[in-house]
Amino acid sequence: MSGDREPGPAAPAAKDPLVIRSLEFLGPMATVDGWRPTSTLPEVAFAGRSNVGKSSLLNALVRRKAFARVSKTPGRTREINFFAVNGSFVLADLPGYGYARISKARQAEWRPLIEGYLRRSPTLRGIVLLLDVRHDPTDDDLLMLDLLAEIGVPTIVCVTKTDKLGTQAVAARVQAIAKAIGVEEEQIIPFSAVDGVGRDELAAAVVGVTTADPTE
Ligand SMILES: Nc1nc2c(ncn2[C@@H]2O[C@H](COP(=O)(O)OP(=O)(O)O)[C@@H](O)[C@H]2O)c(=O)[nH]1
Ligand SMILES: [Mg+2]
Repeated sequence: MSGDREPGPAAPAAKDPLVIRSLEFLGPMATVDGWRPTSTLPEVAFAGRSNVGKSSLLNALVRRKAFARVSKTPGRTREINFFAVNGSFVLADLPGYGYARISKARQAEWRPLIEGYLRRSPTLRGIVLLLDVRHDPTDDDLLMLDLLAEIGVPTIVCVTKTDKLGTQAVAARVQAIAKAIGVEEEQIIPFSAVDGVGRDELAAAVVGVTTADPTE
């Protein structure tokens, strides 16, 4: 009888481009001349203004609920935190910059550490820059993009919190942001930590930059 048949093979699950097998905290870098990892593993850094959703994105990326602390008080992390992922690359979590509600002096604090780190990171293979899908890039975002272009580090742009807008509105915003920062729309990854949109695409892009031959 047909009811006795063995069930067919299950449809293969979509392959996860970044299965997390291990996550190791390496330490914090607090000043330009301070400690930084001696690891020679390829490195990828994550940057964006405070409150853009970076901690939430990192948690989604590594599939941990509390890997990076989602904050209700933006602009407090002042260090670069380094993690080894699967013993194969280093993830650098840069402090959020340019939160509007902290003083101008505090806002400018991000610059020496982030800039110093970026300029003196021989193992840096790429940077993920986060922009809020709902907003135009801020002056700080544009400064950061200029710096990345000058240093010549491959940049992955992620627009965050896409769940806050409808599909049409996201497409329109991606178009506007692409134009504002001078990249092709296809180079921008729409991302939502709430519904998981873009997680695998981002993971694949991160794996891509960390495994690419830097001399090519
Ligand atoms: N709706 C929505 N809210 C988000 C998303 N990502 C972050 N948030 C919220 O935005 C705020 C800042 O998030 P957080 O991850 O701490 O941002 P960070 O300061 O850049 O690290 C928090 O209230 C989060 O819950 C998202 O994808 N969708
Ligand atoms: Mg954060």
